[in-house]
Amino acid sequence: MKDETIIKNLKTIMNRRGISQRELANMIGKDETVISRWFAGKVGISTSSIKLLETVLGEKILIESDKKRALITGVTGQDGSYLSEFLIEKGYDVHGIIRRSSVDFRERIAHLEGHPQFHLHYGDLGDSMSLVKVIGMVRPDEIYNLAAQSHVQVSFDSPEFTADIDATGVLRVLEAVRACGLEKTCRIYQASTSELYGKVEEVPQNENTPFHPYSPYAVAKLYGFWIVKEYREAYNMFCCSGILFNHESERRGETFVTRKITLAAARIAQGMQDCLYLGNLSSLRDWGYAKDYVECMWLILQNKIPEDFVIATGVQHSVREFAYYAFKHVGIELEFRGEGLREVGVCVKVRGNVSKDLVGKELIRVSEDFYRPTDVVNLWGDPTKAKAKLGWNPSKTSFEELVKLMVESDMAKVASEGVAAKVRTNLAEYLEKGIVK
Ligand code: NAP
Ligand code: G4F
Repeated sequence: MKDETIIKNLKTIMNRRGISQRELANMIGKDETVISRWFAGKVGISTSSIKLLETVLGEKILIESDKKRALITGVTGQDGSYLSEFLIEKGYDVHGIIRRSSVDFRERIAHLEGHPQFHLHYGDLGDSMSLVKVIGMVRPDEIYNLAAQSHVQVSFDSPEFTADIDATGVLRVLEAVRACGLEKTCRIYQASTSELYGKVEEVPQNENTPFHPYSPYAVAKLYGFWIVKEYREAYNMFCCSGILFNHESERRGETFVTRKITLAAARIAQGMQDCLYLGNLSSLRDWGYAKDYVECMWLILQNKIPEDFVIATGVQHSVREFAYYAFKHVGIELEFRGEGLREVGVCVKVRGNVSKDLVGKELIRVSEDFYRPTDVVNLWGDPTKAKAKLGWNPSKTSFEELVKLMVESDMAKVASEGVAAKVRTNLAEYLEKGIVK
């Protein structure tokens, strides 16, 4: 790292924060002439002085490589973990923001901890100071704002928290970037959602389809969408939203419908659960693979101009169909009988190691506990723009492949859990009873 670059970084920070040479000298307990000599290039700046300066300023002046730096909020989540892997592979230095928790829920990124290109910082989207501190320290080239209270049903139970993180949290990130003087250099991706279309006004949905949010989650995310657009136009910032349709994976949270189904199918096939309780089986979704979707987040920030994009597969299926295929993959053929709350999924055939005792049993039942006060029932995305402008391939992983890879992963997980499986079975029972939605 050349001294000139360090001095340039130092001067930028001093100008932005209005710190004079004399004040800086006082802050680090040195004579002002030392600073003048550094600035004139007469003496080199030692490693210990760099460390001291970084500590008192709370910002980095030594940027150790010319690697691009990305900051990911929501790094512990499904998408955050895949995006970290993707960016590390691309050669980025990846910084993630994590929240303090009384138990360690970092299993999705455990394999990355200790990687030389992977760094974690404490922060919270509800805490502006922490965002300014981390953004000022990392000075990222790209920010991916993935952090959110992301469960739609939970947003009815915790609407205020959802609004604080999913709406105001976006504003906090944008303002922190401005406060750190990075608005001209830092590109920002906002994790927007197909839930904005909510009570849909047309199918399939594209970038011009009117929004009609239909949950506290979607209303909060709509604010996030509009504030990003506002900062793009008002301050000329490179900030964009990816309007992503549902994307799933082996790492999907266990209370989203796809993962709830694949885990239950694996447990039922291995004799560890009797029945799966679900809500609206007729709800339609455009489900893609999360690993394919994180590539698009990156492509959106590599685009020449900041624009919003719909990311979807263009193929739609019902919850019922997802369940049918998931159970089929574990060796259980289901037939759905009845309607509404009385609809059941009955086992009509088994194959492989699955017990024949299951034949004739109701393995899926409907419970009102999983109905939402207002439900979004017809999501179907049109990825034409992303295909044309970003060159993104929406058909990389088919629906059938997605179901298969999730089921196979859960079959292996359930089989290997041993004693722990009993604990997880309890969770499954809670899920059945509607205690954990
Ligand atoms: P996820 O698995 O639920 O992850 C959410 C992440 O946000 C977690 O890392 C969580 O941290 C973090 N977080 C929550 N509250 C926070 C706070 N106050 N401060 C800092 N971090 C906080 O979600 P995902 O499926 O990866 O989705 C990523 C983003 O895309 C979310 O914004 C979601 O709303 C949006 N989205 C998802 C989909 C989809 O189908 N997956 C579709 C459209 C949009 P903890 O681990 O500490 O809880
Ligand atoms: O899997 P879900 O909970 O996902 P939902 O509500 O579509 O939200 C996910 O995708 C959004 C993108 O559109 C993201 F923005 C959001 O962060 C999240 O990742 O529910 C899917 C559908 C719903 O219609 C729900 O009513 O499945 C229906 N469903 C039926 N039974 C169920 C259940 N959903 C859940 N979670 N649990 C059930 O037992």
